[in-house]
Amino acid sequence: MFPKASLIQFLATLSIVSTIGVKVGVCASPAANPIDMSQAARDAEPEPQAIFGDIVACTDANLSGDCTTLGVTSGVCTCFTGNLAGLNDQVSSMEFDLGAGATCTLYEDDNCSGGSVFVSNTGIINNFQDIGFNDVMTCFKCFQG
Ligand SMILES: [Ca+2]
Repeated sequence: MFPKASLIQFLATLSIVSTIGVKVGVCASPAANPIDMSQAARDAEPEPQAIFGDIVACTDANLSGDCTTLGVTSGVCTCFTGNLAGLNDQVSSMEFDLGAGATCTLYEDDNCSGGSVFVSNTGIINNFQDIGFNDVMTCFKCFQG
């Protein structure tokens, strides 16, 4: 039989040992984890998309009038605001130089909304009247093929 005092002392010692054990464990993880997490956060962050081609937007048919060449980034909605405001509701022809398999959707309204036209082949649309979309385009979004 243990004397009562010895048993209490033994339990107290055990408790200190286990507290130290926990502390060591807790101290070890924060040192490693933030590095792992910031690496994971960096890996999860989407890569900025690069411009993969150009389109030329013109205010008159047959690539005439005022023509503006725009770099195209895949999946990004581009609207005719700011320094592109001169094209808003004015585009009548376009040339697409985006490579094989690229697609574009042309939109009537802000934020790539409203009526739209899907363009599945690259090349030239000489007259937007032919596709019922003359002088209405406000935004476009293209995807790399
Ligand atoms: Ca419009």
